[in-house]
Amino acid sequence: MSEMYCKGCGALIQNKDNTLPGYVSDELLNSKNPAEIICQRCFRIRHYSEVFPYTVSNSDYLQVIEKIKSEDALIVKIVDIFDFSGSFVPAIKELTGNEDVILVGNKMDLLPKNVKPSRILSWLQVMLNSQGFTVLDSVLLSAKYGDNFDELMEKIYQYKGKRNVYIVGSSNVGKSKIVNQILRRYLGAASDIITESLSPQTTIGMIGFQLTDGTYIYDTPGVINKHQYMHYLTRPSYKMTVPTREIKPMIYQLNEGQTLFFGGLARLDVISGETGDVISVVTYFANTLNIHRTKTLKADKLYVEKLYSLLSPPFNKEEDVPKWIYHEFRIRDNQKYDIVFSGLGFVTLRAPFCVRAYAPFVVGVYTRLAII
Ligand SMILES: Nc1nc2c(ncn2[C@@H]2O[C@H](COP(=O)(O)OP(=O)(O)O)[C@@H](O)[C@H]2O)c(=O)[nH]1
Ligand SMILES: [Mg+2]
Repeated sequence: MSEMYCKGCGALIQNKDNTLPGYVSDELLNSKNPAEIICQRCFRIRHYSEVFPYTVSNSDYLQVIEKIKSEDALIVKIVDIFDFSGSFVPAIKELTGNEDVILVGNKMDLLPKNVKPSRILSWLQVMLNSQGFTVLDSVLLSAKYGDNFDELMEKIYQYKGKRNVYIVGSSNVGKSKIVNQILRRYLGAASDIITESLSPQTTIGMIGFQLTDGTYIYDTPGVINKHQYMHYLTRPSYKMTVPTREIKPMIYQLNEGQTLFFGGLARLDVISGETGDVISVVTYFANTLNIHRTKTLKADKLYVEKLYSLLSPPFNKEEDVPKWIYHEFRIRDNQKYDIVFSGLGFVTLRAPFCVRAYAPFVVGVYTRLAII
């Protein structure tokens, strides 16, 4: 069989092992136009929403992006606006060897509608500066609703010259959805070509498409981010933690000695507030995640007794959520800050404050200047 690649996930087409990506039966191989074939795994993800955990090892991934290193390319780096630090992958420039990067903040539709895009763009710039990272330009997108794609394409053509374009970023930031939108809107595709899914590691290899000037645009597999909750939860639990529509912020007036639980996945204790009394905490999490307020004194006991019920997800012991640790944040100026539970959500509060944020030790918990 000559080498063919699945157009849904980029895996090498094979007829040997139906548990691996790229499997196509001999029957199908002989009966269909090779350009039309998607592998069994892509077919099942698309039609039955089945999950196929598969790990692209780091060495596989490096091999894939080795191709980018060997050429002068335009990199379009995607971040999830809702989880900037968790999805940023500072090493992208070293990994790809390319200096020319357009930054895309995706999933704009999740932020409350009253947030101005100009504010998010200048916030992105502050975040980039703090990482010592420079880019040619930045664009905000919603791949879900197709917002701002004209601007993205204008910028791509403005900067690319004769170079190929690579869409890169960590898993689940929406790379495949973005390329599908580009294919539909500008390259005449009648339907989505690449397989997208809620699970990480859906895209296995590079998937290239010819642009109108004869160069190529490539979707790539994601850089793995082990700090995300999704690796520890079952699919029903994970689904409840992933925001799929505009987030409705909730405001809690908390006193010292009060605690918020975010399902059974994270917790925030107010040690001291602004003037020693009430502190406003605004929460930004999936609307489906249950937030529970209690006294800090009772919090440990409640966690032991009500994990998997009142404090859920997780829903059962099989979900192997690693042990919690806490991070203490004591800030004395009077600016607004976010405390981010990477991949889950964030809270906003005005300093000065002292809080403790609890999460499984593998999950990144950090503070940043407030995005909103
Ligand atoms: N709300 C929202 N969800 C998105 C957006 N783009 C992608 N997603 C969802 O994020 C998940 C991952 O998307 P996918 O394109 O497979 O990400 P990839 O791993 O970077 O290729 C899927 O469940 C998508 O539906 C967006 O703009 N808004
Ligand atoms: Mg993908």
